[in-house]
Amino acid sequence: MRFSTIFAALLVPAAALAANFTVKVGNAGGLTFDPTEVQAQEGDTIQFVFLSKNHTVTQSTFANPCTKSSDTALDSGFQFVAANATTVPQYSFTMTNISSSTPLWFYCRQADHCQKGMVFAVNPTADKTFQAYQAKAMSLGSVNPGNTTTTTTNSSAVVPSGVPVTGSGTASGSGSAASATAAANSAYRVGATSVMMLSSIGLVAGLLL
Ligand SMILES: *[C@@H]1O[C@H](CO)[C@@H](O)[C@H](O)[C@H]1NC(C)=O
Ligand SMILES: *[C@@H]1O[C@H](CO)[C@@H](O)[C@H](O)[C@H]1NC(C)=O
Ligand SMILES: *[C@@H]1O[C@H](CO)[C@@H](O)[C@H](O)[C@H]1NC(C)=O
Ligand SMILES: *[C@@H]1O[C@H](CO)[C@@H](O)[C@H](O)[C@H]1NC(C)=O
Ligand SMILES: *[C@@H]1O[C@H](CO)[C@@H](O)[C@H](O)[C@H]1NC(C)=O
Ligand SMILES: *[C@@H]1O[C@H](CO)[C@@H](O)[C@H](O)[C@H]1NC(C)=O
Ligand SMILES: [Cu+2]
Repeated sequence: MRFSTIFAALLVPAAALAANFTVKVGNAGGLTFDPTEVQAQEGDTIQFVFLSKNHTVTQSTFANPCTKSSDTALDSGFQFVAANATTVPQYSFTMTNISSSTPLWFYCRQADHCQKGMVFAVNPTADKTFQAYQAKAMSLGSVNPGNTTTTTTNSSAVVPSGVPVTGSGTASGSGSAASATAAANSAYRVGATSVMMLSSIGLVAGLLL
């Protein structure tokens, strides 16, 4: 987080009002977002760089951590990175019309990655913390381990295999969804700036291994 802030400041000193965050997805092969949370304001861009495996960054609600919050929720789609990849995919969105106090919640919808704690938060609060969100996500994994045969209703939908579908409860109307807009969608190349960022934080060597 600090890296990107400092780097952005060096790169574009004139654009000091908007900050850009770079979040590493699957760094060193882990089921992680790094950092796990950022504090972002209106106009800030959050860029996700996918460094391994086959992950997503997908928006959920706080109450239902491992479920896409709506059809229009932010979702990078699956971003596959081959072991010998020389470029990596990225996905970003810009905070628009979001007050800095509005939390946004994200997870990876690959298999059981969310239930293993692969979640991310923008602007978590004292009441709704990243830790609480992650704990809820991980509790979903232990409720019905391996129970994937129960959703006979419509398993052809977007529910990834291996994700236990717990009861669809209350509609948790915190209204956090869909207030950010996806700016650039996935591309299997990272722009020059991003490559420079990666180089500057010494990740490229790790990527190539
Ligand atoms: C943040 O990213 C946006 C869009 O990519 C760009 O227009 C802006 O100049 C960047 N800001 C900084 C401070 O780098
Ligand atoms: C990535 O994962 C998704 C969901 O499991 C799968 O459908 C897709 O084929 C995978 N992509 C690659 C290139 O393996
Ligand atoms: C990566 O490895 C795959 C299979 O191992 C191969 O088909 C592909 O050409 C390789 N790509 C590069 C860029 O080396
Ligand atoms: C932000 O919200 C205002 C009022 O709700 C609306 O007029 C404006 O178009 C919105 N801007 C964006 C970028 O969504
Ligand atoms: C799977 O979970 C459902 C509820 O989600 C429950 O009714 C069912 O008994 C469970 N099946 C097994 C084998 O645990
Ligand atoms: C599944 O959804 C489709 C439409 O998306 C619907 O036609 C079908 O009846 C549903 N099946 C069940 C078992 O609900
Ligand atoms: Cu994942």
